Amino acid sequence: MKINIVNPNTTAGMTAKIGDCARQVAAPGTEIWACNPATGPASIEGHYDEAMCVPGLLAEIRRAEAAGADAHIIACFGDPGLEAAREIAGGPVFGIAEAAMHAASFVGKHFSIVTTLGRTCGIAAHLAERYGMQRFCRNIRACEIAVLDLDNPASDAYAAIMQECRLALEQDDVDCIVLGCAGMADLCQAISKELGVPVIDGVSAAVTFAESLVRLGLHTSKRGEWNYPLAKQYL
Ligand code: 2AL
Repeated sequence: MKINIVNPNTTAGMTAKIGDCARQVAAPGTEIWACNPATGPASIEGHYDEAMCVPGLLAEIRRAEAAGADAHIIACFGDPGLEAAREIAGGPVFGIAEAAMHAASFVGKHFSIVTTLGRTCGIAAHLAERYGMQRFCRNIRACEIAVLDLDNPASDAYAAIMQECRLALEQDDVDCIVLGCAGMADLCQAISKELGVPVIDGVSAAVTFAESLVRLGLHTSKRGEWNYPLAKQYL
């Protein structure tokens, strides 16, 4: 099985990290393709960045579809372009926020999201509402570390994320944590071990959901709204 993971920002180092984390949870026989668009924002931290990443992201989905991908994952916590990607893909498409929130709802009664910058909290709140996850999601917290600083040792991202996770457990009455950025994927296991509660990284969750749905033989339904786009000229 071939799973195509698109990091919709243009930072290749982050794409490599996402690919490594995905391969750690992938089943034997699953091939992980990790890619990012050639053009667009270096990181996605707001509505403008989301809008700017979508054409490149969709081009990567189209390219991987033509190459025979069985499923696709959009590895950015705002799930940009998710429904448009479902229109052009035959296989299932997962957003990492959607995958992480659903996984959290299976293993805990309530979760808080710990994300990067405060300016992205509204996007996560909107997604929780859209996915019917409001009754599971108690709070959305920002560690105020920019996406590309997650890999900068000087930012001490791990400590900042841990602090927000601890505050969530103390103050939000939650029993699990959702990490709100693909760039946090490599920290998930260590954070979970230290906190002693389930901590969910959407990249890993989406890989295992993708494997399950492909094994079930499920495709994106072309009967209604997610049918292929109408043939027309795009200038
Ligand atoms: C993200 C993410 O997952 N990738 C990116 O560039 N921005 N999300 C976030 N909340 O900052």
